[in-house]
Amino acid sequence: MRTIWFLSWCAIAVPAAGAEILPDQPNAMAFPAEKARFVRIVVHQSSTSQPCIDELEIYGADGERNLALATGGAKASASSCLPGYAIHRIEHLNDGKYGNGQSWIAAGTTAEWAQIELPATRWRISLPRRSTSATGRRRPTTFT
Ligand SMILES: [Ca+2]
Repeated sequence: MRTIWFLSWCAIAVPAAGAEILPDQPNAMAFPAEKARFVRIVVHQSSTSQPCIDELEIYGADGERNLALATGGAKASASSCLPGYAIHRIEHLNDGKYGNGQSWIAAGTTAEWAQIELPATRWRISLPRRSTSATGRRRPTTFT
């Protein structure tokens, strides 16, 4: 059986009206659990100039593991990237490092987006069978 992920676009989280987004805080937004393959944040406005994000982190219900990390197979993409600055890259959105030198800055100032494609769910099946002359005869050799 294979899990199929559907992509649907809907606003599932927005900052509360009047909420202050602090530059030195995680600025987490919680929302009801959704099955998704892509998570995108659209920045309509930033405090000054182009928006900058150190990390776009995504946590599951357990809140323990950042599912967006590139080391876990997630892929970052964005609407644009500020040209001419090697320290500001799209792949910095999910490299697990904080700070200006490991951040993404959009090229524009409005309607810019950053996105994480979560890795496909992988399954591992194991069919243990000790391989001795007495028990190894009935091991499955062809199956679906
Ligand atoms: Ca980063």
